Amino acid sequence: MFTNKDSFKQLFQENLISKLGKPMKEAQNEDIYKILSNMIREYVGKNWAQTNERYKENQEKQVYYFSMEFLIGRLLGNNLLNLDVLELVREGLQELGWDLEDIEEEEVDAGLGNGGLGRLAACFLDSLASLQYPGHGCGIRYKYGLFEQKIIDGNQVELPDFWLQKGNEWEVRRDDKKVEVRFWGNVEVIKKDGEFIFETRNYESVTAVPYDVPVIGYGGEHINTLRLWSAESTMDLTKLSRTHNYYNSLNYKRSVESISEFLYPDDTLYEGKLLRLKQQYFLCSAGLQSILRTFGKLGLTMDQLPTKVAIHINDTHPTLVIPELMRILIDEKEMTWEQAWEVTTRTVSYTNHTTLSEALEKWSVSMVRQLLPRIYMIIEEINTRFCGILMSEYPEQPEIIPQMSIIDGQQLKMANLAIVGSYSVNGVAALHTEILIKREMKLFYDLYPNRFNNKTNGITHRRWLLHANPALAKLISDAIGTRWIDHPQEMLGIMKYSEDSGFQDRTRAIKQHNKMKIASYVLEKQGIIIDPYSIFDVHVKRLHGYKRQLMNILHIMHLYNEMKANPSLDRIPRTFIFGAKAAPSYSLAKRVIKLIHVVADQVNRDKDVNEKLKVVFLENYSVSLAEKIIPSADVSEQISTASKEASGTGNMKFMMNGALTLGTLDGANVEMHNMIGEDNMFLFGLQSDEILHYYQYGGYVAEDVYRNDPRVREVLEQLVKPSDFCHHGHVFDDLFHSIMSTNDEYFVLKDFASYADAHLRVDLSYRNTKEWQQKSIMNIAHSGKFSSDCTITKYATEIWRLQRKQAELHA
Ligand code: DL6
Repeated sequence: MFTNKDSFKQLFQENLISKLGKPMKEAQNEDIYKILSNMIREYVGKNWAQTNERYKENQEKQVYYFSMEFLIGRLLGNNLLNLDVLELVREGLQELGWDLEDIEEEEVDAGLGNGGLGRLAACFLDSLASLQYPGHGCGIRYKYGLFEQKIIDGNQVELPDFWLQKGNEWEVRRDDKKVEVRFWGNVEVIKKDGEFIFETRNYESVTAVPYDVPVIGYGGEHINTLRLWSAESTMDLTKLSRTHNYYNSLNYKRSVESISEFLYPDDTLYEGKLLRLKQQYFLCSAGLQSILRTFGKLGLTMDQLPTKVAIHINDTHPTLVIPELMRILIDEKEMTWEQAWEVTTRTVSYTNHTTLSEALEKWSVSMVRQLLPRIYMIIEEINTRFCGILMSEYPEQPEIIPQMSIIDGQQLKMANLAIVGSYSVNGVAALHTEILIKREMKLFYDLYPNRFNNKTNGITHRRWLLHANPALAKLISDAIGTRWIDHPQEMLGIMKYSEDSGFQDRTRAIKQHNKMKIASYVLEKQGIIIDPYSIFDVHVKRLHGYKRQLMNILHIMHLYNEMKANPSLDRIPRTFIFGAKAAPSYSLAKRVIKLIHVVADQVNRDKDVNEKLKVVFLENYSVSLAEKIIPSADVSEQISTASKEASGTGNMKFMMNGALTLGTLDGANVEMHNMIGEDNMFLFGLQSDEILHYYQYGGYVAEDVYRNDPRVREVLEQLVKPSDFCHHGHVFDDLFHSIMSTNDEYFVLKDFASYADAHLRVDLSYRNTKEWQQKSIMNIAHSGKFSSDCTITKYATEIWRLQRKQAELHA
């Protein structure tokens, strides 16, 4: 392959000629992207095979991270970076007349996730490979990723994201590894050799075909696999008895393919849809069969599985691995129940990502029983045995049993199954874990105290700093050397430069450059002129009540009112930037998007204010857009209702890029605060124990704030009475009522005054350039602790007990 710029150029040109299929002078960026990514995929083939070979030979324990979501984003730039050929390729292409940044823009984001949970899974894969741990992803190859958002007349419109339309250069279809997944049917008990065995008959058969994507670790030597499963119809007619009775083959084909057709676009609302259940079982069954096939080649006995395999479930979505593993061990590997349970509960571990009750999965018993009859029988048995344990543990407290039972009337509680069937349960930030063990999962914690632990989330500094903000990464390396890249905690080394005016000036210049780039992007995409010297105040994440975009926009309305009333008000110019997708069925969230647009229209064209205030909504927020916008932010809005955001990871990305957090003491913000202290962030609002107290005991009356705070009253009335923001009658009365009729369930009004006050502190602090830069450097310095390398090291050593053989050899 290539080893330097010249050999790269030569190979690239050869590929161009042999693969282009048209005269070179007609080559477009799109062609170049395809040829380059294909070349890189082939380039890693050898190391990929070698990594797998090494696992086999050394019989290393491997972790399989099961997730319904992998929000990967683009791969070309990151792969070049991790292969350590980014600069070489950039220069080589430049000499041939191509700009790598333009070529990267040709790649369609792999948007196989909704937000935090899916992006975390992608960061974890990057860290696993970079730290040379044997760890792979197991997910679904959705034909359509998260919808593409278009804004039409201020409203969100969803378009399908057919990301595979032009092919996917990074994947390899593995027909040799396909497996069969069975749905429906009826279970029969048969006596064989004096033993009773369970056999499912008349099932519907689905073929699961894996597509493997290489996960390239930093340095390029170690390459793990993300295996994404696609559902295809089984055309073996002998297995189609049920389908033949009910559908013609075309309908059958369509219904099967629908299993891997689209990603459910909501991660905060549980929907008991049959298709979603099918997706979950499809992933679990296909993934497990493939793991057991690999394990089978080691020549070990099944009871040794936990010594060679760890299976991690990313939230409850893949919880069916527990009964599916039991099924395989009992029905196919002929283990007793007790043996199978021992193996299963030593193999599976589980992460909880939310305490929002509406997101907790509860499947209908009758649906599970019909779709997965044998699996249901096993869950029933797990529950019967578990309730037996509860009865003997708590003979005097029978009321505990229905609370902890996996089957509750007509519902299956997946979190309960996940806790009972795994050996480790973790939350994703210290506060979140504390809420789990003290409140949401207290009964389970009392029963299994050793099972619970915290693993605070992390982000890969390779994508979110080295790739997204190369100038800042270079500045850090120039100051402290490059060791921090492999040891991100050593970013702390730049703390000593926090008061160095040269270093401050350089970080400021980098930020300014990034802001200029975004200003051009906004002008090009939205036709809005923004002042690149204004404070960039950025609020990008999924749109949800608890994330309080509504509080942000109400506060902007207040700023507008203030400036109109007092045109000479002394305020540093501020550009508020939003980016957010709302779940298609979440109508109030969509109304917030509309409100942001209405306010933006009014503010941006009002000459009295628009030199000091601008509002921009970036369409179609995605991983690649995040990589552009985050390095340009001065202020990071992390303003969730305390106790609601399990961790957050956007907060860490902004911190790493030198933005100052304006936030509540929620999720991982609490840990940021513990590291950098109150002086280096702008905290406001109620704390989680106060909020939880109000939820439990009441005592807060939203109406009182409405009546007593004139700023709040004014903006709320502007939603419902003809006003600058409400030209055509009562346009936003639904938003008004959503607050008042729920007694302000997300404490938007209650926290408003304190939020406004925090904004004033931002304004004051920004005036002192030195002070601001010092805070920014303190943030960057401490952000290394939020690298997913640190998080993954903890998962690997404390939960999965993996070896890191190769890495130790190199150390
Ligand atoms: O753990 C990743 C991410 C957290 O950072 C967010 O705080 C949390 O809201 C998110 N949870 C979900 C909800 N999914 N479920 N179930 O995405 O997880």
